[in-house]
Amino acid sequence: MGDFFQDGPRLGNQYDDDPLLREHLRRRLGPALAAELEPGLRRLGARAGGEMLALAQAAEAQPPRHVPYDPWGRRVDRIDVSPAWEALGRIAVEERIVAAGYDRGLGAAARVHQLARLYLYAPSSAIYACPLAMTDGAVRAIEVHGDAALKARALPRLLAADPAQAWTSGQWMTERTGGSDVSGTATVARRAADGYRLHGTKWFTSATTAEVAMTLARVEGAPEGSRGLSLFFVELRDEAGRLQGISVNRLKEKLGTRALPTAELTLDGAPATLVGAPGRGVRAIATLFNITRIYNAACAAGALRRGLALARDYARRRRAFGRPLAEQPLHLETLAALAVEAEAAFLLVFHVAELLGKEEAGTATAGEQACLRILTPVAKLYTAKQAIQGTSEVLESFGGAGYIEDTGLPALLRDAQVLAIWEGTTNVLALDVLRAIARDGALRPLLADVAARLGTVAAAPLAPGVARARGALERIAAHAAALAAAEPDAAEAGARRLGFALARTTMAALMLERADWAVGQGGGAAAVASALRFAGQELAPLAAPGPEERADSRRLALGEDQPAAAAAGGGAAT
Ligand code: MFK
Repeated sequence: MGDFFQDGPRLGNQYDDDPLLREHLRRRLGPALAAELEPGLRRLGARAGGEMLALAQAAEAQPPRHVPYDPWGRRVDRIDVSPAWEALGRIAVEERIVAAGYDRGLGAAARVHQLARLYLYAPSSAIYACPLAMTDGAVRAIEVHGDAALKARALPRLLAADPAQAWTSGQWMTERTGGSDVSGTATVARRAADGYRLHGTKWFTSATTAEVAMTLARVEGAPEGSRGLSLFFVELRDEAGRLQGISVNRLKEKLGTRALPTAELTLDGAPATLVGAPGRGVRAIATLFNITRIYNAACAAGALRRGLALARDYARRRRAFGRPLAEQPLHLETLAALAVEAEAAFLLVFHVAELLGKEEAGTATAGEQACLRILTPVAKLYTAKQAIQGTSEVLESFGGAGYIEDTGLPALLRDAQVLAIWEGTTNVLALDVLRAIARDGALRPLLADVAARLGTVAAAPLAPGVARARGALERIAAHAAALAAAEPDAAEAGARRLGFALARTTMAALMLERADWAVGQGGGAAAVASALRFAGQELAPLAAPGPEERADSRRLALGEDQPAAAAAGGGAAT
């Protein structure tokens, strides 16, 4: 046994090795467009399964470093990143990961194509996908809310195809007062002859090496609360490359995303341009974070896919108890469950991509716009949880090797964990689902859309899945009707479950629809099995906890239940 060495997992062309992606592009974009886009995707798939893997590993191994002073004591606040991180950025520009979303000639297909590119790129990018998300969000926010001068200055650079010209954008929303509740934002914007100057502190600023950033601030004299906030565009450096009115307090030490520079900043006179109307900053930045939330979901789907690819390859290489893992029934059950969840995440993300593409191309119906509004937080919140659970399972499928740093596997789980935190936590997004229902009336169009999809599923073997999904839809509709009459705390307490139910039911419908199509093509055994397994699970575990249950939750959550002895005045006898 002394000469035994286990082979590690290997990855091939990440486009060619992904039949679900290839099938989806054919099915949703049509064979002609899918064929036209294929060579570019294949080239990216080769890079994602080849050169990018080494770059990502090198970038992780050489995290960014803050250099506050030059050797002679001048404050420089340089953030040094590894050459590998910079190379991953150049690849993103060359591969047009952001710009492809704005190929408006493709209509709605632009976003589907772009998210396919992101889905291939992200898992090999050491989280360079984060700066890309913020850059794309900035493009969209400027496109929707910016004036002509800002559009002319920023958009050609943010969408440039030449790495030497391209800008990346950060997004600074979080201050010490909080990233979820931004109403306490303390950064002040003072009017100047040529725009504004910002003064304040930003607590989490990712991609701090970016050329520009979008941030919130309160114009001097504006009211307190979120209605007093405005959105600003900041160019970080002057012509000589020096930070303008910005100092870097420190870089954050993070659980994951280690190649990505995330800093605390002090703004002391940073020049800024107002974007959109004053006092409408939260609404304007919502345009941005609705894009980054979709990126987040695409990264989650990409992480699941990558984990599955690694675990599948390893299952064929690794022998235990006299046979490969790929021949072991229990291991196969585990990987099958992972594959089902990965497909569910993929289909929801690409459905949202299609809705986004339609909205941006101006072809979305009112119903589709409502579906996009509600499915954006739903997809973000649910796929992040799937990615954490799925990547944890992937690590376990490697046994001890999954816990060893230089296999590259632990980074999968560490980096998945942030997906449920940044761009809005699970609970913040669940509350956004309630906002989408209450303010934007988005539930009814979504339920109608899912019901219509189920109505098209004709293949007989799928009938039990369709029945289960219909049952879930009915429960969601009844739940929503009950919520309308319930007090707000009941709706809030049940919001996470509602978000999960909407995700799982929509996913089930999309999987059934896909399986039905595959059967129509004369195949579909795996698609049918996958859809039936997914729909066979609990789809809509709903609850709207009443006052007594919420009181119980409080006791349980805060440990407020008094032991009998303590309640009677007794102390611990030691
Ligand atoms: C970086 C390296 C990793 C480090 C680890 C991670 C560290 C964490 C880093 C972060 O902190 S990332 C930042 C995460 N924060 C967020 O994503 C924000 C989360 N909070 C929310 O999303 C809140 O829901 C929100 C700030 C939007 C609540 O603000 P308000 O002002 O209480 O909301 P309100 O009054 O309901 O809505 C204001 C307007 O925005 C309304 O429009 P109108 O004024 O026209 O009525 C809303 O309709 C609109 N709006 C809100 N959410 C929207 C939206 N519109 C579209 N889509 C949405 N999702």
